[in-house]
Amino acid sequence: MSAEETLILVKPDGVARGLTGEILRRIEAKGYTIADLRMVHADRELLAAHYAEHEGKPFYEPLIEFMGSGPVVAVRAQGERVIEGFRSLAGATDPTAAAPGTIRGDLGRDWGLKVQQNLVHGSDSTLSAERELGLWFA
Ligand code: DAT
Ligand code: MG
Repeated sequence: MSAEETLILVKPDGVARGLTGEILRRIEAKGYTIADLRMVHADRELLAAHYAEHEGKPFYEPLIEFMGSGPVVAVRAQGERVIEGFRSLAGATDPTAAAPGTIRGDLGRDWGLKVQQNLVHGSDSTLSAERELGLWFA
């Protein structure tokens, strides 16, 4: 059986702040394999497809705008239970509330009350992982 895979994104704030290496370090230190990696300046079409589940929500437009504001680093990560494991490494969505020890809790905060600037994305299920990996590693 091949290992589980997930899509991880280092968001534009993580790249701009020079935290890509620190985030990749944590993924590798946990024991996951970086199977593929690319830097992408995503267009609106890709971002709309990626965040389709959030269309119509109040934070949707600022989220899409932010995600297109600079390059992101897309990672195909591999390992047993990597989807759940990376969500745990990332921490809660709101970086101010995220627990210390997590990527968002240690490295993020509420810059201008912008919850969307929370450094990373991680797929939340096998179905979304498959869908999202298809979008970013087409
Ligand atoms: P997660 O990234 O933890 O899976 P999500 O899928 O619910 O969170 O939301 C996607 C992104 O949208 C999230 O990383 C940041 C942004 N977001 C979510 N809830 C928000 C809110 N209440 N206000 C502003 N941005 C929000
Ligand atoms: Mg999500």
